[in-house]
Amino acid sequence: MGKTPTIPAIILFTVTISYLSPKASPLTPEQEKQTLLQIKNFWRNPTSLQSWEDNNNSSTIAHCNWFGITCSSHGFITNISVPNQNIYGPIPDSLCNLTNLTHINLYNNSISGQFPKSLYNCSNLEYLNLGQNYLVGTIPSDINRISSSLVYLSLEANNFSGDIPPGIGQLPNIQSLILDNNLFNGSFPAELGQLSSLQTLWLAYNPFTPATIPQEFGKFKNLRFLWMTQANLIGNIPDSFSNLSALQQLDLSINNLTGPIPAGIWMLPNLEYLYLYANHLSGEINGTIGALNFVNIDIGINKLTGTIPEDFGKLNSLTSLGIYFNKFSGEIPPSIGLLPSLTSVRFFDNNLTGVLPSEFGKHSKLWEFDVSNNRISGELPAGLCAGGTLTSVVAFNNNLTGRLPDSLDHCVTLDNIQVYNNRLTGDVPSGMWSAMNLTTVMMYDNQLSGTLPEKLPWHISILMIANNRFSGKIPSRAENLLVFDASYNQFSGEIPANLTGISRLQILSLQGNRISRGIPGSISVLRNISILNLSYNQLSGEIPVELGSLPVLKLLDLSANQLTGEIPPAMAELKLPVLNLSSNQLSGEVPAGLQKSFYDDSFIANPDLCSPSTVLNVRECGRKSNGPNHTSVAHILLLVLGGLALLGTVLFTIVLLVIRDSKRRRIVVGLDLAPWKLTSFFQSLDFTAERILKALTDENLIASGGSGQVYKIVLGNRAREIVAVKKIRNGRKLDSRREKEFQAEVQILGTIRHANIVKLIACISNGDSKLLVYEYMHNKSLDRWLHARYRSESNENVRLDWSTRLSIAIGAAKGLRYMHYDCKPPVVHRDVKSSNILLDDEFGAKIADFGLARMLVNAGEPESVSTVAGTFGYMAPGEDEIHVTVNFLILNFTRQLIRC
Ligand SMILES: *[C@@H]1O[C@H](CO)[C@@H](O)[C@H](O)[C@H]1NC(C)=O
Ligand SMILES: *[C@@H]1O[C@H](CO)[C@@H](O)[C@H](O)[C@H]1NC(C)=O
Ligand SMILES: *[C@@H]1O[C@H](CO)[C@@H](O)[C@H](O)[C@H]1NC(C)=O
Ligand SMILES: *[C@@H]1O[C@H](CO)[C@@H](O)[C@H](O)[C@H]1NC(C)=O
Ligand SMILES: *[C@@H]1O[C@H](CO)[C@@H](O)[C@H](O)[C@H]1NC(C)=O
Ligand SMILES: *[C@@H]1O[C@H](CO)[C@@H](O)[C@H](O)[C@H]1NC(C)=O
Ligand SMILES: *[C@@H]1O[C@H](CO)[C@@H](O)[C@H](O)[C@H]1NC(C)=O
Ligand SMILES: CC(=O)N[C@H]1CO[C@H](CO)[C@@H](O)[C@@H]1O
Repeated sequence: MGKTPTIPAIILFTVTISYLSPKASPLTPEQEKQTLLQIKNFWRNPTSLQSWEDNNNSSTIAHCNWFGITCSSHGFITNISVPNQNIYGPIPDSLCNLTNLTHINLYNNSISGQFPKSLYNCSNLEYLNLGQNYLVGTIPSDINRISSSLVYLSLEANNFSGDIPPGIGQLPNIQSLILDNNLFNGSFPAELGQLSSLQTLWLAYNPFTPATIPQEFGKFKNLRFLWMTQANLIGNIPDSFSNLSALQQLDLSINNLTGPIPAGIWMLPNLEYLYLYANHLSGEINGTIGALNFVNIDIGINKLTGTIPEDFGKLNSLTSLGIYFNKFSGEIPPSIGLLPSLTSVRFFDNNLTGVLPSEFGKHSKLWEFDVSNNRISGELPAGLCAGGTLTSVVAFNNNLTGRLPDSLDHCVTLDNIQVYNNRLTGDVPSGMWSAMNLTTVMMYDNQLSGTLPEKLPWHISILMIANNRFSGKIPSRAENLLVFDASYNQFSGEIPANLTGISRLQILSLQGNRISRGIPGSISVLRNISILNLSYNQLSGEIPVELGSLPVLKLLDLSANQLTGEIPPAMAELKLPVLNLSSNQLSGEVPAGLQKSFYDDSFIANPDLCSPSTVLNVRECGRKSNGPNHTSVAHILLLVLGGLALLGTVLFTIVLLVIRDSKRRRIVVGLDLAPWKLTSFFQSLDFTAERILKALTDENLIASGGSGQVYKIVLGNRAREIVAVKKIRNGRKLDSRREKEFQAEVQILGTIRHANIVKLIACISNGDSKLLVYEYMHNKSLDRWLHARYRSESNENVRLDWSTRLSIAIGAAKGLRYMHYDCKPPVVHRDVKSSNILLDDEFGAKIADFGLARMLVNAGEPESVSTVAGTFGYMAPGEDEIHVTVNFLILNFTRQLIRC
């Protein structure tokens, strides 16, 4: 038994032989050139390989100068390096006839098909980069048959699935194994631990079946970079990690890890980056919110516990620490404050207690410090800004006492300070207001004092200092201030007569201060103001008629002042959802437009005000108020003022909620000033958010439509360096429909990849606005080619020939097939039409515009996951207004969820 090979075994043997048989005879340089030409032809002569041309050059090794080709001194091809080109199709089997090949780099093309076993024939291969393509299937289990010289293997950002085979643990010289951002849904082998030369292991962003980290991973004695973010890891971090003595970067964030961090990790002499944070959405929301796609809702609940040991102070190389959204308890040990390289500290959202190390900032160039949402007491470290590089101090929701650190007095680099909801006292260092980059100041709910300068730093956009003891005058110059909440302080003086200097304000709340004199007519310059609350002050004079012309005002509260005169009829034009003029000394008749039961309580406690209609709780015109009426008015007043205050509070709380939660890190409301966040769906992006933002100019605008504008941005000379950027409605609330479309677009395109589906490269967002960055499609949409209307308007007079039409149809069909059958969960586009089929420079078809697409979680329930439930809390949008909706809150949560 077992002695005679079965037929399948023979076939397998033959197949294996054919892959591994040495080539009968090596190719001559001339044959190598012919091979290149065959390859070019196989790839359908992409324009980027134009230089691969046999132009009868007398030199037999002329091809050594072709684009992307390098030869050895004997004239044999050693390198094919053609990343970022528009190369389509599988890898040709003849590639490894070039037996001297040591480097193959096809990064970021549209290579499709399975992992080609013909690559095993490249017996000298050292470097293989197939990242950022459309390869599918599994990594073959005999992958160990690939060249034993292989040092670098990257398959990142493809569509590989299944297991990572144990055979990969038998690549004797491998130093870099880059397998992140695929669809591996099986296991990764403990055998990886055998790779003693391994320096870089990237397995992040793969939907592996939940697994613990193998103890064997502790054997990597040369490992420097371990990246396993969102890889479905469970259980504890193995103790063996203490042996990873070469480790520089450890990122196990957004997994389901539990237990303490092994003590030995704190002793790793070379550790620079330690990221063990969790997905902050976990636990905070559940599948019911908006019923958006929360399929992965239970991913990323790292619940690391235990304390942070004193030994932490031995990580002398540590520069960046992110262990937020866990359950660490106990104190932050003083030794951390002594670390010489530490620049970024993020401890937020844990259960830390005790006082902060007093030496923080004095021994390193600290620029980011975030300990918010813990239970820390004591003072902020005095020397936080001693290194002269501090940009961000975030310590809200703790139990901090004492003064703000003196070092903030001359902290010119400061841009973001959020210390709200503590028990801080004393004067805010006045020098803080000369930090030219200061954009965000959130200090509400403390007992801080001091004054504000007349002119605030130019960039400041959010200044929230409610519930403190600030005094002095209201600043009149803050060109970019959008939110100013100074409620419940001791500000006095008058409202600046010239408000031009703060004309971008969207929210102004000065409630509960001691501001006197009149409301200036220049209030009309506040074209973007949506919330104006001046209640509980000592304002006198008349309500300026200009108040009636504020285009986006939603809440106006002037109650409990000493305003006199008549209510300007123009106020009725505002159609304010919230209006409170109660408890003043207004007189005359309430304007007809305001005599609505909606405003029944808006005018109470103005004894001289009257209304001919009885719907308002004011005196009827012509009738003197009398005793009984007085009592009832007083009675109603109490009830109703309470009610109004409540309504106002609800609205304002929503605003604050949005600001607090969505913008908790580096908040900004406006567009221009906002810090933008770039989320890349591809690893090696070579542009920054700034680069894109700068290019959003009119010259680059190529289309403008209902959902926003589209720009063409040239980042470099090659085809792949042009991107299309869709800007979704800036400075204006996304309505629920657009929001849904945005969700769908990012959610779906961010996760699927196919040669016939447009590539979403990145998503750039600040709180309010979103930019989607796609690959640019030179030939625009199919409808432009099919309809005469467009053909005449552009130079595209050429009619599409039938073979091109056929290939477009096949391409689109392949994309759809992929969405329907290969995606898990399947995706339905629901809006397939010629304007949503884009054509690249070679007329390859790509399906675009996934705004109406849906993921099918359970077959037959197309809307089970991606429907936003209603528009509760919705407030009608105005131009440039701050976005005050619960919807938006959801959007923000979701954005996090989908890494955008
Ligand atoms: C090159 O490779 C192909 C495919 O593996 C093979 O059919 C062909 O015979 C090879 N050519 C030469 C000249 O060795
Ligand atoms: C994560 O852990 C929790 C409990 O610790 C468990 O209920 C949940 O199923 C885990 N999720 C995954 C994806 O393993
Ligand atoms: C989950 O949803 C339920 C029902 O809608 C809600 O009452 C509960 O507060 C939610 N839990 C969290 C953690 O959001
Ligand atoms: C926080 O830590 C304390 C011990 O310091 C513990 O009693 C409490 O349960 C922890 N809270 C949470 C939410 O983990
Ligand atoms: C804050 O600290 C004080 C003592 O300084 C303590 O009495 C109080 O309970 C603490 N509050 C919280 C929320 O921990
Ligand atoms: C302000 O920010 C800009 C841009 O980030 C930076 O170049 C500049 O150095 C900063 N200025 C100070 C004083 O930190
Ligand atoms: C109002 O202030 C602005 C600067 O903030 C200034 O340019 C303008 O001239 C002032 N207008 C008046 C009427 O003083
Ligand atoms: C280093 C190496 O493998 N060189 C080979 C290059 O190709 C020629 C011809 O195929 C071989 O003779 C060399 O050994």
